[in-house]
Amino acid sequence: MTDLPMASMRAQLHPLMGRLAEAILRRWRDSLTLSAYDLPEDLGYIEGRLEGEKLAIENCCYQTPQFRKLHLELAKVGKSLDILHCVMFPYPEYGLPLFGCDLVAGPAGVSAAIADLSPTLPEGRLPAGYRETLAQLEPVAFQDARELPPWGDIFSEYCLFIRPRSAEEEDRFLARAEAFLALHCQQANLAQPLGEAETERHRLGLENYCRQQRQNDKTRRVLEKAFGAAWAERYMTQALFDD
Ligand code: BLA
Repeated sequence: MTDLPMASMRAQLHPLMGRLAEAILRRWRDSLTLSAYDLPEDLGYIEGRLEGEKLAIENCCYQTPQFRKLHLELAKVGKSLDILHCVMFPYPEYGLPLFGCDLVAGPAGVSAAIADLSPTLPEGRLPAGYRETLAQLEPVAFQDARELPPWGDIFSEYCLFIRPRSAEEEDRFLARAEAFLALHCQQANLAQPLGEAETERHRLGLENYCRQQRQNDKTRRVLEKAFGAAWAERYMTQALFDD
């Protein structure tokens, strides 16, 4: 699809990433009211070097009435590592959860596929409109379910964290991530602003999500090796998980 952004990067990445990136961009375009979001000047397209290999990062961001930032990032490290990263950050006023996903692939295929609708309330409960739909989804099983790190307590009971073992498992992961995304856009379009106290609770939940994600040493290590510690810190706090 050439009418969607990031066409060249999408074509270069692992096919599951290209498909998921296209699904995300299409869903955003078709279901939400997008406006431009300006990233810091030097963070739109970035090139560096990681262990002698070229690292390229491309970012695509929007904002909408319900979301302060929709962020899709595609990254390629030479021939050895492909990354898709996506987070939809709502304004706290709407009480919405966070949609997030991360795909990491090497020469042996996708090693990590994560997708979730993550709660922004301290008790970890998703809003009723989400719970009703999610409870009705067919349970999905994967051969290789992976264990979340300690900072992963931000994710919901519906979080998928797997290593897909076959084309069928890749399809199943993609279908579930698309179902999360469709539900999320539908719920966002129905959301009404909350009062001050409720908004504040969601604001704290959003901050906690970002704080926990910034503890992901695997992400930090890749960025540090390519760009240095100071740059990695700035990228993680200002581009990936700013709050
Ligand atoms: C894991 N993230 C990883 C891994 C790498 C990255 C290399 C290890 C893969 C593996 O263990 O097989 C790297 N991810 C990146 C980089 C970026 C990135 C460099 O996004 C740059 C943008 N991470 C997220 C989001 C989620 C997320 C939005 O950015 C979830 C919604 C989750 N990534 C996540 C988790 C792990 C991971 C839970 C596993 C961490 C672990 O096992 O310790």
